[in-house]
Amino acid sequence: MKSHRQILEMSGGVPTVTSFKPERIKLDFPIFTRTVHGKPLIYLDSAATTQKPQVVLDTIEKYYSYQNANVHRGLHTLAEEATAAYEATRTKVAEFIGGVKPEEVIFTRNATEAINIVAQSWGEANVRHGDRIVITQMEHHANLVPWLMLSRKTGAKLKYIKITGDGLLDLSDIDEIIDSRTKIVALTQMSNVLGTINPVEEIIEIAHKKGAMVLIDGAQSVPHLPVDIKALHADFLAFSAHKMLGPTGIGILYGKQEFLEKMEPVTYGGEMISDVRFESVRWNTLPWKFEAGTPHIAGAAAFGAALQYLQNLGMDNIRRHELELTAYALERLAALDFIKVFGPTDPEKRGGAIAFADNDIHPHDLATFLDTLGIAVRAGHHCAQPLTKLLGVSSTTRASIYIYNTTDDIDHLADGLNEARKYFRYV
Ligand code: 7TS
Repeated sequence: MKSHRQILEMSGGVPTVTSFKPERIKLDFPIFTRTVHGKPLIYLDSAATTQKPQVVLDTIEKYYSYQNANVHRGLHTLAEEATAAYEATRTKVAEFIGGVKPEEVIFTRNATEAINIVAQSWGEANVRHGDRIVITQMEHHANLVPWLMLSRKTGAKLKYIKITGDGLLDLSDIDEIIDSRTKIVALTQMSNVLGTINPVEEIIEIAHKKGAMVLIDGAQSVPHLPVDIKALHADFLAFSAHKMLGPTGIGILYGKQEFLEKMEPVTYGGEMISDVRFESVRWNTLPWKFEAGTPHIAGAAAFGAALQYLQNLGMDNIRRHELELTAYALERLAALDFIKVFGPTDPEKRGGAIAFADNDIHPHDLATFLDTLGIAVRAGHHCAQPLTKLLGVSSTTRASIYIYNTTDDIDHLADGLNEARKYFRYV
């Protein structure tokens, strides 16, 4: 059998669409050669962070080994190469999200920082006492706390779009919630707990009609669905590289140029200025105005490799694979009468982040037990504490899938849940 490195070399480092087989894809990820507690690793925690293919790891190593230099600062070859790698990824991101302008793509540390930039810069300049900020009850803390703080600072009212019993957004009173006082609507395109895929197109249209801006939290959607932000007409989009095969420490804020141009930076220092005097300063042009200090250059280079890997698989193919696997997982879990699954039952309406509860076993005990079988799942409130409370529990166990997961992984999970019942003596 060929090693994953040999296979990668044969395929030029990236898989082709016809090779979209999760068993084959797994071979590109060195982490799957390891065991956990003596068992092969079954990774079902990709909503937290995804694993990295060899081509991404190689890009990091190559960057530090042979290209390392600071960007935009030197006239030497290494600095030019580092700058080219950094900026090439910006262009790739711009294409990946629907062909926006590279100037509209800002490198941040993660989705969280991207949302905070909008809440602080755009929010503090445009939101006033008596205005409304609208979010949903299913937001991750990253898209809740910045708006809560903005409402506190400005006196604007924070309103929530409610969720229905089956984990969908309740749009029955949307015209009252998003009203003419609404300045911004910020919502996730895919819930990290319920898996729900929200009808963002419809909400963007309603918000724009009322004169409100829209920020899409794409942390869970951009890695799993084809997202054309230009077609959606969203004003801002935030997401993280580490949830889509890339490294940690690098994320993206997309914003329409007309708004980014008017926004003030929130971090000051090198790179983000065009002219500094002892008494005055002028900001750099977009996108660098928002990128103070030395950025994550190796991270950007490796993120470029991750995007290429995903593009070669095809985002449509990825969605199809995840839809099938989610349907399979929902079916397997529904057959376990001691398990309650949260979120939509229709796989078409959701992604592959599946939170569930055992009738008797605490989520932390369950996750710890599954770990002894080599199965990585997450337990807790998944940084969506208000939502978890709304579901009537203090925490859930969550299995979440990606391109490298197989029906076999889901079978192991279902078997593990049965075994846990025996281990904790409920059968
Ligand atoms: N928004 C959503 C919908 C998320 O799921 C997450 C991370 C974030 C924002 C923040 O991303 P970050 O990269 O800035 O941290 N979600 C999770 C999760 O579900 N488990 O760990 C992190």
